Amino acid sequence: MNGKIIKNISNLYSVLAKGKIYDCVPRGKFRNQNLTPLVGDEVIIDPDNKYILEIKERKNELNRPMISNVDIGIILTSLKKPDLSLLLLDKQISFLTINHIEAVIVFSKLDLVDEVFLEKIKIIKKYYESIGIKVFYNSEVDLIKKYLKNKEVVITGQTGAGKSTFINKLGNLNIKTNEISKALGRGKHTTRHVEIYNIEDINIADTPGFSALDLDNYSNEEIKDSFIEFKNVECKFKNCMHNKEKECEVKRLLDNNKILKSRYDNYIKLIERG
Ligand SMILES: Nc1nc2c(ncn2[C@@H]2O[C@H](COP(=O)(O)OP(=O)(O)OP(=O)(O)O)[C@@H](O)[C@H]2O)c(=O)[nH]1
Ligand SMILES: [Mg+2]
Ligand SMILES: [Zn+2]
Repeated sequence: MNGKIIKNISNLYSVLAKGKIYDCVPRGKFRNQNLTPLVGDEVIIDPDNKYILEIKERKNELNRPMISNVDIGIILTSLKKPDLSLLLLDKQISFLTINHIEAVIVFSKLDLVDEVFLEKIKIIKKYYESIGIKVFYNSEVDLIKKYLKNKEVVITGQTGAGKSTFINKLGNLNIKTNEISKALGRGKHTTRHVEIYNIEDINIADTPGFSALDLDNYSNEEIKDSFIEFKNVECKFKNCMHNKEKECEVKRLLDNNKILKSRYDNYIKLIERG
């Protein structure tokens, strides 16, 4: 029977097949093949014995969060609690872009910052839009729903950013959410597993938050290509890394405020592995 994995907790996979949920375990052969089923996988199951028999070819897959067959990654980015980190945002954009998944930014917690800060956010939002990335505020539920129509979506972001809260709002659901720990001054994870929710014509996966992300597995070349605004810029040297080179067009654009300074600075941080 054909189905789709919509939830995973340790070795148990919930498979949606013909409108019913089957809690399955993978058959032993996957371990030999070093293959782990992922939420998002299209699979063939034995519904009587609750086995996953086959995993169909994946369109794409991510290791963080662990999910497959995704069209759009929403980067849920809070402005406060946890504080806005443009470095983490740019890392996530690069991570998704390298993995051929469209990055969409959704800002949360606008209500916790002042007007001056919001003005800065508007400029940042405009910049990302100018390079072709969709940016929304988490209050724009209808607009976002329209954009996500018929898509497979995964939501990523820092612990406490408001991922589960956002999905609840989108689908009128009741996923557990939590205030970030004040005592420690850092997030404690509320969501602990990956699970896909079907909201009208959208499949959206909630995922556990993280506090750091590294791109150590990717080359500087891949990171450069993931900064989409550098792509069509013609530097003197074709293989220019836009770093130490003189006569670099990217740096000229930066000096003319055509490239957001934080974007460039974060790019350098990423390629210098700092
Ligand atoms: N003020 C304000 N609080 C928000 C907003 N969005 C979410 N929150 C609050 O932020 C806290 C964390 O929200 P969650 O939805 O649990 O965060 P999460 O990203 O799912 O966190 P993890 O599951 O740990 O990764 C909760 O107390 C929410 O009520 C917002 O736009 N404004
Ligand atoms: Mg959550
Ligand atoms: Zn250059």
